[in-house]
Amino acid sequence: MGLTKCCIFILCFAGVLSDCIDISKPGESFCKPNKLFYSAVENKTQPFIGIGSKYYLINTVSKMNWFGAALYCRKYDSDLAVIESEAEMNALSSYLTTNESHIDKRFWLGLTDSAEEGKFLSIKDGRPMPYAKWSEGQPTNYAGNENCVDLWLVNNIFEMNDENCMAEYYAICELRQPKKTCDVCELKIFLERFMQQTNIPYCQN
Ligand SMILES: [Ca+2]
Repeated sequence: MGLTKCCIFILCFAGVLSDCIDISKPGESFCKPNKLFYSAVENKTQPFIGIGSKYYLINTVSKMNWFGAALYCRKYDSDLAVIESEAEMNALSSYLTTNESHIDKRFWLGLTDSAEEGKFLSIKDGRPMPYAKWSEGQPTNYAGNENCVDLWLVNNIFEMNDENCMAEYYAICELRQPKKTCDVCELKIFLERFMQQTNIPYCQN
């Protein structure tokens, strides 16, 4: 009986653990992305490109105001990009500056201070802007009417600027990252709790 339970336990865990894979930097593991993630990535008409630790959809076909850009991203189960670290900023800037079709463009990010002047929030989660790389002198809130954040090229590096939300630029969408506890990992947690509560021993006959 004990052996049977042990075998079930091992089989469950074997399945669970195989779904937790490392798709980014060493030390950062993500559970296997869900089907939505794959369908978005594999949709050839809307390719999400892996840059650094994230997947981005960089639209260079149609300019949109900030609101249009935000809605555009939502169509593809993503949000306007919010850069969360210097590493992400450098990776994205490096990608954009080495691509001739991107270097002359400006791109909307998912950040706005429309709710409260000077308090830039993320459209993804409503939290304060996690990382900023403002161009020198920015944000200016020029004419009292610059409430959305874009990326522009300054001295061959992409930096942040506040801009009129109705200006028309391109969208950079960021694929939503799978939760670190996806369904199968939740199963693992459930099994662990079940084993604890029922006092089923680990691999004891
Ligand atoms: Ca500005």
